[in-house]
Amino acid sequence: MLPVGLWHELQKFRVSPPAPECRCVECKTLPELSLSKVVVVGDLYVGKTSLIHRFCKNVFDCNYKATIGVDFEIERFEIAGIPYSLQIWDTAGQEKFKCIASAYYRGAQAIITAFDLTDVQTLEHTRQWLEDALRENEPGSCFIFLVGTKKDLLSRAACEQAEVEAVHLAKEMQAEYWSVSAKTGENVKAFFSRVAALAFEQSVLQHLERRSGSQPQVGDGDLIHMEGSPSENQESKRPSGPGCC
Ligand SMILES: Nc1nc2c(ncn2[C@@H]2O[C@H](COP(=O)(O)OP(=O)(O)OP(=O)(O)O)[C@@H](O)[C@H]2O)c(=O)[nH]1
Ligand SMILES: [Mg+2]
Repeated sequence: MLPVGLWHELQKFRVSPPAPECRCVECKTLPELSLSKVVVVGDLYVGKTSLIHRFCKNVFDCNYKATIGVDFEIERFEIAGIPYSLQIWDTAGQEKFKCIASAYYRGAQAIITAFDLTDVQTLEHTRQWLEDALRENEPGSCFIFLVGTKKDLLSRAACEQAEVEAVHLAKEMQAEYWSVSAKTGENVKAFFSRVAALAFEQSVLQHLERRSGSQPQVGDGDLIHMEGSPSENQESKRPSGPGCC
């Protein structure tokens, strides 16, 4: 259970420019809070690299350059005054690189399975991608996202139609569904903010659990301060971002 004060911070957290090695007290005393690994998987050409580049570099390239093996970007944030980074692993969708890419699935806090909203086959393949990624991780240890890409290529009606099956599959996968466009940037920042918020929340809870040796209690510790009423508390625990089902 996350104190409401932290959720407020998560809602307004901002992307900070990359900082040199941080020497603040929180960073030194809470190193496990500082970085989360995110893995992006899915068929070739669905737009994994484009999505990551839109978020991390705010660029879009309409020319296709296949990812060879794996690549990664680091995006730095500041949440509740604590420097925090997402290490986003971009994997190749081409079959011949699968072996190399799968070696990097381990230790993921979030798995993003991407498919192309204009190509239903790529949605069907997400099951297999997810299965492969989960195999390398502890059961129940990863947040799962199903992301439909290239939203800009569909009309609103066509997008809604394509999403019916995707939302159904997301439920089956216990994933959160989002639709995005790397070209226009629609939902990209909101989506990764959601990934970061959930990953950070999990890191905080795990830290509290390890420190107390028991289930963390709301208001425990000196990092987070309670504010707001209990009803606000309930509501703010599960915010749903735009584009999220
Ligand atoms: N219109 C449109 N095109 C996109 C979008 N995202 C990606 N593309 C295009 O789709 C093609 C494939 O994009 P990539 O990001 O390279 O695909 P990938 O999933 O990384 O492919 P692999 O590295 O081979 O696995 C490129 O030509 C991109 O420009 C989008 O949101 N809208
Ligand atoms: Mg790529």
